[in-house]
Amino acid sequence: MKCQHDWKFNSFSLCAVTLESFQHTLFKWAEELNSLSRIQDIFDCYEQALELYPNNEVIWNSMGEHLFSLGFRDEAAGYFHKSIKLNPDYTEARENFYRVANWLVERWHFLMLNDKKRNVAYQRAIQKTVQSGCMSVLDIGTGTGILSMFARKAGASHVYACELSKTMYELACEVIASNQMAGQIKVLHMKSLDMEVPKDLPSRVSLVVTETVDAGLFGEGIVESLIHAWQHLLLPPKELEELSTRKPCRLCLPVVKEGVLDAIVAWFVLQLDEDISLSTGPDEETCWEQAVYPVQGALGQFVKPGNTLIVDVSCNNAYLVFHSVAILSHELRMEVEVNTMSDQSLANEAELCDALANLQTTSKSQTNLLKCMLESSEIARLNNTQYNERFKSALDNILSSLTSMDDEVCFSQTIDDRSADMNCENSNGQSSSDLTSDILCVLDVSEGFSILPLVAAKLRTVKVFSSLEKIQQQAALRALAESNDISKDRLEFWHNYLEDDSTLLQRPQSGKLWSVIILDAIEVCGLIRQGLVEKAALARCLLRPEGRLLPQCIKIYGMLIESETLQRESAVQGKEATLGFNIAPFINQFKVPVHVFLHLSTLPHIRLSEPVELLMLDLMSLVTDELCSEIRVQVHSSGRVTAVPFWYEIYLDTDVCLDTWNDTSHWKQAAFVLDNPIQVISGDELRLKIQYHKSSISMIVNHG
Ligand code: 44T
Repeated sequence: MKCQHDWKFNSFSLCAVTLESFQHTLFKWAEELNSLSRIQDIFDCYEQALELYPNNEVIWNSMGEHLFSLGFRDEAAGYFHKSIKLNPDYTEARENFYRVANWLVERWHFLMLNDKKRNVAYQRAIQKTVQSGCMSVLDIGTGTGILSMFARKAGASHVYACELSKTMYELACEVIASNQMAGQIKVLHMKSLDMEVPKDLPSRVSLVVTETVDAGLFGEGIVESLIHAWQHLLLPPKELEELSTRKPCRLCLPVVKEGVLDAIVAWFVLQLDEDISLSTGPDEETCWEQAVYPVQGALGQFVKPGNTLIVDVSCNNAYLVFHSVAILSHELRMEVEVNTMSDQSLANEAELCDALANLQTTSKSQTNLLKCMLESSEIARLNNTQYNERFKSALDNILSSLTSMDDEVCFSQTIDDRSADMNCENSNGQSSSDLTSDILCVLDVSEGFSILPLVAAKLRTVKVFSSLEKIQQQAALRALAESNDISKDRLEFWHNYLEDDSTLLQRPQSGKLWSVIILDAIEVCGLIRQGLVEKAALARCLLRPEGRLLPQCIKIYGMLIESETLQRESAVQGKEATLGFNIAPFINQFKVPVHVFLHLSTLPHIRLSEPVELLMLDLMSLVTDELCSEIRVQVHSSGRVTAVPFWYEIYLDTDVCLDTWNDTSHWKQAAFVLDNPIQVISGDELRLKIQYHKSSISMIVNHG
């Protein structure tokens, strides 16, 4: 790791050398421990190192990288944050921080704080209640502390706030202090459910304020928190418990337009007091989104005016559940089922598992039901027709050219002979004799449940290797192979041959190389997968001379847009929306330049230019993880350039390509959001400097 800092050398060279060699040894040692899976020892090592050098940003960052690679994202984020606090110019840590900031502070915090209407409603309701005599207040899930500050400003004598996220808790403390209320609001880093009187709260309070709700209302566990609050933290009366046991409520919804019934959408009205309310409905100007409950049984069910939907709704285990739907028409009554799974609104894990068991496959020889859990993005990829079709045609092209090449070499060997060669001995998990035979080998190192090995195996007599790890997913793929007449011995699981993940991309066996390696280049969130260039370089070394990497090349496209929504999600815009309270500079520390998981087709925006190619990554030749380009973009409509969304064309072959922005795509898009919007008029030209560094994209946008 290159981590010297000149000033250290200049100021005191002896110390600098010591620090440098210390760091070097530390990082080498940590790598060694990592390869031995001695994880706790790595952490102990870093802890000691940070005791010695508490202000060393490089050590903080490196510890963060270890945590991140082990899946501890929140913890990693804290280390990256500390590193850039120590040295704001330390690029490595900054890029790492940007990748994880979303987990520390979710983007909706910005939306909510920028929603002045919401803030005003809360402030008015809190003020009225406090002034009517509720002088002690508890704010459950305080976030940045805004509701607590409203209560204090309204004159509450005792204000307590609790927040379960460590980052948000620390942020609330900073915000409250900067608004001169440090001694007046007591912030606790805990979940309200763990609070007790008098341990955490001296006595019961007369008012609880909270906005711990999600789009489906109950997803943040509000019912449980309120029941607990009524029982333990609030002065009497009580009213909530009955909600959980109340009988389902039957709703009759007349169909007003004909179409196919896909889902039920729900929203709510928060009645803050008798007069003041906040609606999260689709026609409101609100920071909120609505909750979607897909209708399962009746997918594709056609409904028309005159029909009535009958829905039973209840609050089950403190979550909203739609029990059943019947479609009533003059002619018949038809029962359909609603998928009770909304975003986070499932009662328990068992139910979640059941609902997620979307891939159910029975194969010819298998009578018992095989269950395999897939994430929604994996299901979306299976449904991505363009993805499947283009991969099929690219694989077809490649495999046919490779097969004909092979046929020239060994035309005497028939396919049947070769199939007979495929007696794979993998019981010891070490060797596979096909890898030394002449059959073409395809390796798929896609993330998640990928059926591309089957697509390849269905096209030609090739041996395919999947990198699926989970036993159930392997079983599912095997069953799919079988039901698609792909013989057992043509599908292998590469992980079963490997000792650890780091060797995923390796030579199959001496003398033998892969014919095709499939890489997963773009993440669902819209970013380039980390480590892609290294992986591609490694993969190239493992290919036969005429072997192919999929994809071969990636083109990044972008365009200039004006989008207020995106801006509201990216930073708190001054003090106005937060009603004079000073919150922006604190939460804006968690601002990120690149926004992910955007759905460009539904994001409100105005296009100010045509799409343009920003950068090209040639995976067949790229050696460095650093690239830059400068392009000029013609403005075609006047407006304010606030962002540059970007997406990809993924070239599987010279003439077969798929894009990450189309109707059936499982990919979302990303956007670079400008710190300072640029006013443009039609005909202007903007200069875009695009930098690619270690899978991160950054941009500088200037007037031409
Ligand atoms: N999402 C909104 C949910 N908390 C808002 O840690 C609306 C999403 C959203 N703290 C698009 C648009 C929108 N005890 O910081 C969080 C959370 C904390 C608690 C202590 C508890 N029992 C809890 C429960 C939650 O409360 C804060 C606010 S939760 C608000 C959720 C703009 N997508």
